[in-house]
Amino acid sequence: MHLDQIQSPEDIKNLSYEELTSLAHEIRESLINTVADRGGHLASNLGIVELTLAIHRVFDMPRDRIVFDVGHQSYVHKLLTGRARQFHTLRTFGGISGFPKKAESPYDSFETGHASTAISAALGMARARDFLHEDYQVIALVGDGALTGGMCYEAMNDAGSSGNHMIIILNDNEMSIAPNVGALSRHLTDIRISRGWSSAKKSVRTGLKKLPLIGHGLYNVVHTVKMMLKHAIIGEDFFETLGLHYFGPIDGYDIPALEKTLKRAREYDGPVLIHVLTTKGHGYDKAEEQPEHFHGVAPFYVETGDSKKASDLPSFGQVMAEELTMICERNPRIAAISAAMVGGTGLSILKARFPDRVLDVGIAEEHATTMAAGLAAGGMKPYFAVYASFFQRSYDQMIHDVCMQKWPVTFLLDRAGLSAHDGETHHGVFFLAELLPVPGMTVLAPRDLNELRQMIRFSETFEQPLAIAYGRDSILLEEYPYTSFTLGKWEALREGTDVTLLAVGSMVREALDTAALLSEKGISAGVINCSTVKPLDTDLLRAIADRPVVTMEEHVLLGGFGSTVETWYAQEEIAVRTLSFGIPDMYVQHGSRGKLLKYLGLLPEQMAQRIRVYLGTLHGVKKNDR
Ligand SMILES: Cc1ncc(C[n+]2csc(CCOP(=O)(O)OP(=O)(O)O)c2C)c(N)n1
Repeated sequence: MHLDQIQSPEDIKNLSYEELTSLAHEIRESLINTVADRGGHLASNLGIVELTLAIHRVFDMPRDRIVFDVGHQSYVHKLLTGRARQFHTLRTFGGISGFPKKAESPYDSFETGHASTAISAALGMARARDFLHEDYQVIALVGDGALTGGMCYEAMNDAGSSGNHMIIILNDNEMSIAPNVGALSRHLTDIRISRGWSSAKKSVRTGLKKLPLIGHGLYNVVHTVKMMLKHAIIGEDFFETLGLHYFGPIDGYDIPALEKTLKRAREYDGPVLIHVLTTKGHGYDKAEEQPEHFHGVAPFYVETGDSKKASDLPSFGQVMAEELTMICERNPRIAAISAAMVGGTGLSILKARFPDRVLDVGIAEEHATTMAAGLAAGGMKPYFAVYASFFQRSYDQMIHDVCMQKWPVTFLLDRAGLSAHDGETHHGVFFLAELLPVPGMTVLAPRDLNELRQMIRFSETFEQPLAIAYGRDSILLEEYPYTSFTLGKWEALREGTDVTLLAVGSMVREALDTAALLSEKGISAGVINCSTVKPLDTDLLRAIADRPVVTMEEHVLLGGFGSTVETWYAQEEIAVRTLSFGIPDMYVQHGSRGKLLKYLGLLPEQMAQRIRVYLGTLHGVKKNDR
């Protein structure tokens, strides 16, 4: 049975273990080749090929349901559930998503993308099943990294007392994106170390139970002693204290053992946790050697593992971290916080120079924000570097714990805008709507790398809540050299008399290109870089009110920059014609930024066309006739 013949998990149920080994090999090849082409989450998927095979052999999907935590490790599941032939379209516009998607397959029972939600969702499903007297299994597949997120504990606490049957599979590879952090991670390592003890336990138990009558009695005594021993060796058993029956640890590459445990868990009456040990990157030496790099990787050459590099520019995150490192050299108050994203946010640069100044708190954005407020309360000047979409987790903490109390916390929001190939869950397109209404918050968005440098320098002496938001793709507007940043003052990049384009962050370049296209059609468009999004440059808004104003943002229209500008004009009772470009009220799928901008009508040629219609010049109406 070859991979592309597999239509559904039924096709793998009768395979021999030998056939499964060869299928696992084929799956790994498909994962490596596809991700080498398309980019994506490789190491995590390579690690759970056998585990996913075992799950699909034991359970009856889609009647039984699996919720993937984060969902980045659902590729093998996709390959086994009728999507092998389309798998080469992974993460491309209109192609297979890199995360579970209900619209893609009935086997994807719940959509994920952000960490630590699976146990809650699975418990909800289990409760619904029991309320409705239905009969199916619910599984949550959770990584040890995701288990650093607070929601997991809220969910386990609830699940343990609920008594509803559900199965949590803990995929423990000792890694989040980078090596995992925190006390629970240390506890899991203790369990791993006691693995020898665990298999000894098994043989003692089977040996003793074989002795008739006395055997069982003796087993109970020995079992009690062993439980005491276990607690002495590895500390109080965390999961059982929470009311989850613990199975494990199980070798994640031993399919028969996995199947046996899954079957036992299936029969257990109540919530169960199966602890499975795997290795990130398993089966591809490059990924095993550099699991962090191959967690989420850009297209690469399979032979060498080297990236097929797209840009020579540093990332926004790198530039931010270089500047912050320079500030750290002279300022002992600076500390940076990461929620398990030290590499992705660029903070590894700062960590290399000042390891103690980078606090990796695990996948815990809420905690990171309130902890930052605490650091500020203690006299430090904290910077929380986080992807804009993950920052959504910190909303309440940002309002109450930071802004209301005016603590000088700086949020460095990376991937603000379309995150492209990761799709819906990863686009950072709500941050302005979150930040702008909050009293006391100042919001900046640089038009390029040089402006970000200046903003980071500015931030050192700014003793109030601050957010600096920048996109995924590096931008350097070489033809517009940058000198210095002044809070609240917008930058006129191009003069124009017919219409003014007000652009934020990544859309400044698009605005300049739009203005160039308009000028070819005889329309003189001014372009303003609105890098202080809050407070607005109201002097400038007043000054340009004599002609139409067009706003551009890589953000949802509702509650974003354009609607804020319109509200300001309305409040001031200034009648001005406005047109806003941004993202309509929808979730945007995955694809390259170019494809997505086109889909959204945000390419310069599309915007230029629409502005011409708006100004009434499209059909050859001369300027003087308008
Ligand atoms: C709320 C949130 N913060 C950060 C991330 C980024 N992220 C994606 S996967 C991951 C690590 C997950 O580790 P683990 O659960 O152990 O899965 P593994 O990749 O090791 O299988 C992180 C931090 C995220 N998806 N969601």
